[in-house]
Amino acid sequence: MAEKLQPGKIHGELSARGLRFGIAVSRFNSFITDRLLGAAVDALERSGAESRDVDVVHVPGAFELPLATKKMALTGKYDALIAIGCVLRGETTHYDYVCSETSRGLQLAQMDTGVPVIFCVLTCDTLEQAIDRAGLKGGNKGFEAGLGAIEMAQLSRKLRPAARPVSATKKARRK
Ligand code: INI
Repeated sequence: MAEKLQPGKIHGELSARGLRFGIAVSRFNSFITDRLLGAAVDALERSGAESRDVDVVHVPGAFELPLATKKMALTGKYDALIAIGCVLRGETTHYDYVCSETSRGLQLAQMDTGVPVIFCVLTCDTLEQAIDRAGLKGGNKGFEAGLGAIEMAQLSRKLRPAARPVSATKKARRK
């Protein structure tokens, strides 16, 4: 009978020791973003990060998070980044533009640089919904973001690109 295939498993451990993290946080709706920030830092600290391993950059609003995270990624100092914001729906379409450009920009920042960017931007219809997600009643999305940053940082270390692409190495051997 054929043996059962056992695929190799690659996963990111939840240890922040020896890793460096950058957090960009928006001042808009700081009543919420400060709480998300506190929980993200708590997750990093409880997982072994030290003060010198975590930098926090403040920006005016969620719309500015993509540029701040991209610039942080390009410094080469960080294993993972967390973008923290809170966008609340108002009476106009402003909310839609801020949400779509912020999420698109953050995805581009991580895809362009290869540095993981954790999306911790609440997009809520009401302040109450944001409060529920920022630990004032129960769970805090900032803590989840901290854990996500650690996992992606660890995973990225394991999935580092080869110094020379494997295909180029094979071609060189054939010559
Ligand atoms: N920024 C936010 O982070 N949350 C919001 O709810 C918000 N609203 O509703 O307008 C918001 N606007 C500001 C925006 O992010 C920029 O800072 C601003 O447009 C300057 O570029």
